[in-house]
Amino acid sequence: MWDKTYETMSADEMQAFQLGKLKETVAWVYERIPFYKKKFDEVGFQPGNLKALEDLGKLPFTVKTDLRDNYPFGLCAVPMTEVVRVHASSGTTGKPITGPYTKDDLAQWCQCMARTMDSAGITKTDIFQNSYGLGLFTGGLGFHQGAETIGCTVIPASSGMTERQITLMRDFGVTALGCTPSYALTIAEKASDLGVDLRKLPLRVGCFGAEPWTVEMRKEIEERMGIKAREAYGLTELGGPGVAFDCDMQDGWLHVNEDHILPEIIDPVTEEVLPLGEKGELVFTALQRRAMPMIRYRTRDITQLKRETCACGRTLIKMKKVYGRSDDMLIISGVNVFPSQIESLLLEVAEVEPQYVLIIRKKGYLDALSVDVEAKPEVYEQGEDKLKQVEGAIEARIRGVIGIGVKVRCVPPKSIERSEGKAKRVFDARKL
Ligand code: DLL
Repeated sequence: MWDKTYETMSADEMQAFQLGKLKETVAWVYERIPFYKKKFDEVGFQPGNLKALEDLGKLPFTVKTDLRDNYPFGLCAVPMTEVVRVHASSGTTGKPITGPYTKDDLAQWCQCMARTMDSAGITKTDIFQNSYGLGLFTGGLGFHQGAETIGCTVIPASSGMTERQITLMRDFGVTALGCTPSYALTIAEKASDLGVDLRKLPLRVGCFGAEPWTVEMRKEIEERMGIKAREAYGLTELGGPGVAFDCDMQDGWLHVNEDHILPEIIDPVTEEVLPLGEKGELVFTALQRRAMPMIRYRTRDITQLKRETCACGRTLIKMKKVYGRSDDMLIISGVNVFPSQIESLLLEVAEVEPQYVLIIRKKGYLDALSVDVEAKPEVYEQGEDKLKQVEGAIEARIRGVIGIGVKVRCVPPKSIERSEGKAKRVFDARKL
């Protein structure tokens, strides 16, 4: 473990630690950021009122539009002379979300990233190819610094130019890879097209994240690359990757660096805090960041929390692998569906590739979903009857497991655009 003290702290000690940091942070933002002062005053909350962790529930939430309304640095608590780096996430609409860091914020981030990568078994003996996009995106520099903190040999490849990625991997004897899971698939496919068997290279582990992916997708990547596929989770608003990471158990749960970032789960509709174990929207409060500490930030990510001593020895609270974002949840015939549920089922089907898109259309007053999935070349060659049979089987499986009727289309091999970063898999044709 990279930081045994915090990663194995007892729940009581952790909560006492969190309370101390929370008091400091709440006072910090109240005194320095007019936005928070106004919001706290509106609910009659003074930093001195915070006596227990439960009192956090009295504070208002912060949402993405608050960041956009205060773009670029209205939620920054320090003068720009104290800010040593700014990251940003483009998002799909509107202004970007900015992420300013002080020198100390960056140092903390390095530690959180080192925990993430150390948990994946990455050590200073590894040659780490960083194929997350290097630039404003937090993935690239986050992993870069984490790997340097551990002492790996870092190859700052950034994403794209996939053939070159494979050349680097082979020529430099790369042992560890970082990128989005969808880009890992793109790399694996390209390697196979080039006749390079990644399983025969020294590559042994990948640290993947930045987008939802299922356990089935993880196994597919492990199989195709001959590696262990490990997971990182995070978001620009809370400093980027390094918020949570999986462990050797690979049990579909991630440990949250809760000494830095305090998680809550709320009902996204009533905004009520839910007890441990219930599924809802993840809300985070930064406990130690100083440039832009978010208070009760609504992530829109849907998951659940549990507290237990993990078989790996860590006591850090666990969050379930994210089901999806509430923005991406589809409502088909009154049933709530996450794209990840469809992905799980598609990956069970031997005749298709793990390349798919979901298209939502209007059908009368209702929404209808169609799924385009690539047939494997040898299946596509068998012609229409075979494809119809595969399509019918997938439709029946989705109806049986999720309870919704969808139209499945087996599309030609390589017809779906490959991802080099975050894959876009849901298309809303109602908005076209
Ligand atoms: O994606 C930070 C990151 C970089 C995480 C590299 C992991 C690895 P943003 O671009 O701000 O930051 O996007 C954050 O991506 O709210 C989730 O919806 C999604 N996300 C990130 N990691 C995961 C994951 C980075 N492991 C948003 N599983 C988050 C599912 C993830 N979704």
